[in-house]
Amino acid sequence: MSQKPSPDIYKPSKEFSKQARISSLAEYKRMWQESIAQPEKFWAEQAQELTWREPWKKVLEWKAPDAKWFVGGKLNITESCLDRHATGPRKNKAAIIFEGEPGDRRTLTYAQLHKEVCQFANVLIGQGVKSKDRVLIYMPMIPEAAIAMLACARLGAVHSVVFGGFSAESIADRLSDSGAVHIITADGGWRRGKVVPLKDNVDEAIKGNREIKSVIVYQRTGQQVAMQKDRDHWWHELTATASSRHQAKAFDSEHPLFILYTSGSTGKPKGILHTTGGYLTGTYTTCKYIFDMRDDDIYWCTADVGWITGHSYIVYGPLAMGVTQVIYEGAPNFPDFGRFWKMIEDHGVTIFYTAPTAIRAFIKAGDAFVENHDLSSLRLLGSVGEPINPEAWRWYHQKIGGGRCPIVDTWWQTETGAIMISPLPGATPLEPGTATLPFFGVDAAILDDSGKECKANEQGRLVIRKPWPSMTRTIYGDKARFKKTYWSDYEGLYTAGDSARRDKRGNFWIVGRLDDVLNVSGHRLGTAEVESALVGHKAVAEAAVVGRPDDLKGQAVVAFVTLKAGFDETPTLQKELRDHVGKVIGAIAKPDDLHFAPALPKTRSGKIIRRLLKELVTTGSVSGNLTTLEDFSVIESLQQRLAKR
Ligand code: 6R9
Repeated sequence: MSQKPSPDIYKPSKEFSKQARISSLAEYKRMWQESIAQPEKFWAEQAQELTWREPWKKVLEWKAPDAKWFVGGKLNITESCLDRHATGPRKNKAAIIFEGEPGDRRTLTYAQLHKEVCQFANVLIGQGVKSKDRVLIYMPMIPEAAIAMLACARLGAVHSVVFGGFSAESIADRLSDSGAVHIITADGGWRRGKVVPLKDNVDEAIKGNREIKSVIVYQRTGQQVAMQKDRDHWWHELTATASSRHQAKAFDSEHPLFILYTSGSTGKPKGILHTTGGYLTGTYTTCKYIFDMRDDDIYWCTADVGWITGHSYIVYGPLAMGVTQVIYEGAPNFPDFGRFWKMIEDHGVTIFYTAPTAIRAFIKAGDAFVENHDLSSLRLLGSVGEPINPEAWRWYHQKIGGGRCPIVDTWWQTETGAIMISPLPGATPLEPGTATLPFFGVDAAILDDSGKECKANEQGRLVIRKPWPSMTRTIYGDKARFKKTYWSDYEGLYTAGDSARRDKRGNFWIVGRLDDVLNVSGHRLGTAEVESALVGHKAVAEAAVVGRPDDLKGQAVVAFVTLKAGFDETPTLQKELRDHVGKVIGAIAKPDDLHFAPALPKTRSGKIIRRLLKELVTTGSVSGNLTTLEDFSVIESLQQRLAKR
């Protein structure tokens, strides 16, 4: 079941292609072929551009699912991200232009960032942090979050960043899973004009926990917080007496760099482990080719460092490239939905990377917030996190990109470390809704249940057939789960857990998580497809679709829909929307139930939690783990609405 592809193709503009590193589809194809024939040669060439203390002896040692990249090579990752810029021509170049939610601004040059990281590394040494120790970081989106991560990396300590929107319970879970005994946090952070009480949450998470050796607290918001003697320390007091010189040690290429927790389809979050040399190579190379980063760019990725996008495309990749980037602390709608556009105008942002969920929120808010800002500095846009529905894509392209900026729709995962499928902005023809083609060295394919490659437009499982440098090495402390989750569907192949199809041009269309695929009367139906159809209707702001058991069809389609301002929740509109889906996809996809919802349940990173909706429509209530939910009242109000029917 799929929507007929519309002939809505956007060729790269001559202007962009002329200056791009890869300037035609033919060139991409030639290079991709070569990179697949000899991946080790390709990746070794890329890795050469980074700073190594000792060269590797072997590019790859591979026995699925165990990969070792740049075997025997030694490096300190922060030398590629900081020292080589700070001691060279980028010394006084801005590394970070920070804007706090209240409007405060600060710029850190590469030399300053380097100094701050060295100083904080010395602070950590003073607290007894050693190589391979795990350090939990729970910070607002301020430069110190990156400084803390880089200082850990400089010492070979393994950072585990917990998103500042997560609860005390999540912190406690991650502390116990990772065995971290050092915490870096702040008194609070600003979000929609209010203080997020980070230190209070940490206190709650470690109440009665005697193992915690230190809590370092950056003063951001200035509210009162409890400081426990000998355990809790102010960042500014410790740095005041710390030296800003630090001689970095070199670590093995496979030295662990960080653990980042991500939710799985079941149970407790998985601690995705990444290592050093390969991860750096992957993030650096994708920044170079996919974001086309240049020395005069002002790059802005709106993610939080609590997510993989923040790790790879705020901290490690862009800094390895030596680019200037904007970091923003707060909410996209503070004080109003014009904030991002004002920031792009004020800072002259040239490359902008955000998520479809944000784009849909902007569409819902109305174009007036965009129209009074000059966005002409932009030259490239990016999207990540979920399939971007064509309507959102076109709005982004037209309203934000002025019709002139390519959009790189980047498919990847916490586990892949770096972007895997994406257009190259000067080479790949774009089509709204497809992440297009695999990156260099990425052998992506779509397989059916028997392991055969699917034909054009046939839906199957997305796999990666060859190892790549930034791949996760394990789930921390759970090798068995690692093997089972990613390596057990097909011998020796990585299964992403996404379903997808390829069109005749070879473009990859990600349909959604495999657990989000419904089987309606024997037909496979991606919840994302139905959602995309609904969002294509002028009244719909956002939609979530789940299955519920049905005696006749196997599964029935249930849709939750939030409306744009100016539309009313009427039975007529309900029918109109069902018919609309029928028209776009086919009768089979028509939602059996269509509920209007004031809002949809989301994770703090903005992903709709379909699992909760599914539980709600199946059992009438929700009982599972709700700790990842952004706003609990959303579920409560849906529960009441469904009960009333
Ligand atoms: C980077 C990130 C990974 C899952 C992934 C897929 C979905 C991400 C996407 C996309 C379609 C894209 N996803 N990017 N789906 N098009 N461009 O989001 O990592 O939080 O681990 O999520 O997100 O389903 O499997 P993560």
